[in-house]
Amino acid sequence: MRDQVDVVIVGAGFAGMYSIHRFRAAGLSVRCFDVASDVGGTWYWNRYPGARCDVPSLEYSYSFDADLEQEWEWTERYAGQPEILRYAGHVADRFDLRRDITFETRVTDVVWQDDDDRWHVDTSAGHTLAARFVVMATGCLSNANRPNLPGVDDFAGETAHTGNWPHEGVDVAGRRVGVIGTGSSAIQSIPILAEASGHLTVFQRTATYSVPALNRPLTDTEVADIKGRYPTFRAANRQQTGAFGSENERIDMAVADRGVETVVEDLERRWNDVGGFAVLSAANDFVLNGDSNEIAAGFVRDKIASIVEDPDTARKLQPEQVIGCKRLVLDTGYFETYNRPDVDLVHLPDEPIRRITATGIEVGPDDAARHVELDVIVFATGFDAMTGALLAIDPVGRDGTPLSEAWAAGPTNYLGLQVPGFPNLFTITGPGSPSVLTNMIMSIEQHVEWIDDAIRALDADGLRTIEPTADSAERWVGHVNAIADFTLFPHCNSWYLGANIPGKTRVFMPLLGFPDYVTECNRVVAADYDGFVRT
Ligand code: N01
Repeated sequence: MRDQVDVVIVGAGFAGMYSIHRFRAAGLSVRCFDVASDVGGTWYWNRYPGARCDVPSLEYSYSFDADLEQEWEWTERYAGQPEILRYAGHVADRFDLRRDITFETRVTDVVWQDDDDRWHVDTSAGHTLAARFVVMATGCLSNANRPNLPGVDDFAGETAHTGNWPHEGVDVAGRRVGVIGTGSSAIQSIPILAEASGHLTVFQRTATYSVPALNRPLTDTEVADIKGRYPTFRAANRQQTGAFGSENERIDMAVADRGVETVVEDLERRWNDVGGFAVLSAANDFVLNGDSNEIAAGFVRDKIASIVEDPDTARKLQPEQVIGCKRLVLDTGYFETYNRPDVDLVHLPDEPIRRITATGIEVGPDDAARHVELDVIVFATGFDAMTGALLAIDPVGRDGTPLSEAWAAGPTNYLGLQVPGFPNLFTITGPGSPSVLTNMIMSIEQHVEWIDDAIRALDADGLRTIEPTADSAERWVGHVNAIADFTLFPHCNSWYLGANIPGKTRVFMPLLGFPDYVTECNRVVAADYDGFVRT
C-alpha cells in the first residue's frame, strides 16, 4: 500500500522550501525529497571557491515573511555561498521545514495513474507514495554538464565539477590546476584558485564578457534604509524585467537617442563606481539593437585590453559575440588574474583539447600538439540547464508517455508551469517562465503562490485535476520564442538555448519580462484558468 500524500515536492532548494511552507499552510500534507543531506539546492552543491550570487543580497532573499526579512542580516552587497547556505538553514529552522524533508534520497520514478488520478512516486530509499500533486522544484542549473572529452577517465589526479564541489574542498596548494570553462563559475573561482594553487591553466572555448561586481560589505545605513521600506522596494523590483535592480539607475533611452559619447562616459562611471548588472543599464537597447550592443561590447573589450598586460592574452580574452546574449558575468579581479606569472590561458579555438591523459591535458593542432601537466582538473563546464534535472527523473504522464518523449522537439509547456499530458504536475521556474532571467527567489515565490492558488481553486470547485491544453502550450512556446527573437538573445550559443549540450534541441527556454508574465498568469486565473482543462 502506497503512502498517501497531497503533494510530493522534488528538491529542497529555495523553491522546495517555500513550497513546503506554503502548501502546509493550506492544510495539505507534503513530503519533500532531496539527494543532498540538507536544504539549499544550488547553494548546497556549488561550494567552489568564490561562489557568490550576482543578485544583491537584500534582493536575493524571500519576501513572503516580513519578520524574516527584518531579522536576517546580510553582510555583503553580493552574498557568498556560505552565507546564502546559512540563510537557507535559518529559514528551514525558523519554519520547521526539515520535518517534511527526506534527505539523501533520490526520486527515481514519477508515474501518473489515470485510474485514481494520482502520481505514483518511488525513491532510491524504497519509498512508495501516491500523491495528488507533484511539484518539481528541481532547479534550473542543477544537472552538471561534464563533457565527455577523450580520455576523461584516464586522469590520475583529482577532478572536481564546480556545480558539485566536494564538501571537504579541493587541496590546490602548490599544485598545478587546470580549469576548463570560462562561464560564471569559472570566472568567480579563477582568481581564488590562482592565488591558492601553485600554477593555474585556464582552458577557454569562448571568451566571456565580465564586468566588475564591486562587491563590498553592506553598511548599517543602507541595510536600515532598505529594511525601512522593504515592501515598496520589493514592489518596485517586481516591476523590473528581471524582478530586481529597481535602483540600478536604468536609463530609459536608446544609445542613439542618448548619444554614444554620453553612453560611453556613463559606462565608464558605472564600471568604476557602480558595478554589477547596472553597468549595462546605461541605455535600454543594448540587447535589442546590434549597433547599440557593439557600443557596450566594444567598451568591455577595450577594458580587457587595458587590464591584461600581454596583448596576445588580451586578444584571446576579448569576446566576439554580442554582449548580454550569454549571462553577463560579475567578477572580482578576473582579467587581472591573467597578469600573474603563474597563470596561463589556453585558447581552445587555436589549440583544441586533443585528449585528457593520466597527467594532464594534451592540446593543439596535429603539427603543434603539446601537453599541459596538471595535478587537478576543475570542470567549470556548466549545466544541462532548465530541462536536465526534469528529464533526469523523466516523469511518465497520461498514456504512459515519458516527459522525454513529450519534449523530444523541445520543452513544450504552458506558462512554464505545466506540460500537456502531465496533470497535477507543476514545474517551478520551468522552461517557458522568466526564471533564470530574473531574481530567482521572486520567480519562485510567484510560482509557488500560483500553484498554491490553483490547488486551492481545484479543491474549492470539487475538482481533481488540472493540465494545459496542447493548443495553449504550443501557443505559449511560440510566444516565448517570438519575444526572444525580438532581441539579440538568440544570437549566440548560450545555455538559454540549450546550445551548450550536444544534441539538445535548440529552443529559447526562459521568457523575457517578469511583469508581463505575472500579469498573464493572473489573467489566466481570472479567466477561470484559461488554457487549462480542469476535471
Ligand atoms: O556554466 P556556463 P557556469 N570544452 O555554461 C565551457 C549561473 N551562475 O557554471 O561558452 C571546453 O556559463 C563553456 O564554453 P562555451 C549563471 O546563470 C551564477 O559557469 O560553451 N569548454 C563555458 O565557458 C550562469 O550563467 C553565478 O564555449 C567547455 C563554460 O564551460 C550559470 O549558472 C555563479 C566545454 C560553462 O559556462 C552557469 O554558469 C555561477 C567543453 N566540452 C553560476 N563544455 C552567480 O550568481 C562547456 N565548456 C554569479
